[in-house]
Amino acid sequence: MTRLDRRRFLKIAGMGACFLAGATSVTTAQPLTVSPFELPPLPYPIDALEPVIDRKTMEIHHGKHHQGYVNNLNAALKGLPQAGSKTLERLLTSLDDIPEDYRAAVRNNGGGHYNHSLFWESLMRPKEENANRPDGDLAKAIDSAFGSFETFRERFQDAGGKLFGSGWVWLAWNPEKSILEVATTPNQDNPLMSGSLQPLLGNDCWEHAYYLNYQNRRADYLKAWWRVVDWGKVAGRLQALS
Ligand code: MN3
Repeated sequence: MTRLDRRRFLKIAGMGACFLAGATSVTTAQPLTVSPFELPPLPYPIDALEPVIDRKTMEIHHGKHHQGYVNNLNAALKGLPQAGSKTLERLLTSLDDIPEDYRAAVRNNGGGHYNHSLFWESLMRPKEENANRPDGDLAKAIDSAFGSFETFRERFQDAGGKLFGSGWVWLAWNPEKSILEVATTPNQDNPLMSGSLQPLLGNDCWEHAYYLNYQNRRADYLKAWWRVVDWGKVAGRLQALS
């Protein structure tokens, strides 16, 4: 490779990295791309989360369920040229502006796309049980809101376990009170829709997220899931907000 070729290669590779970063990053500080939306690639190999989340579950969850939300969201927005220029976050925080005939489709599929994008970005290869903990400002914020990391985990697992039907359990930032909270949302709703909470981390409590491996044992899934949480990503989201 000549020097010129190498320089050109690096430039193109750099552009690719920028594009991917823009398409896959979900932080509240960074506007998401507008429609047509695309399925973000996983930031790790499809089997990277094993044994906590198995390869087959990931293939179906990312490739079929998440892709379905993206397809259905794009289909709904085709009928709404004005909404099509809004970022996903803007769509979810102004659902009342969407005509009633389209609102449920945008809410369910826009929420589905946002929630799953955030979910994949929040995970990493498993660490040993109980070895995966937040540190720095995030650890301090968790201690001050819940007393300890262990208490927070129990509250989060308990809320996720009690969630009736399908939905999500969240660690969210309350900007008015400057405090972390545990919250749940039904279906594909997101704390952003409440207008008062910013999601930092969410666990998917739909059966499609865990049923192949854990069947009816949602509590076991919620407990095992802590091993794959990427606390560095969560800390970055909190830092961007506070
Ligand atoms: Mn899901």
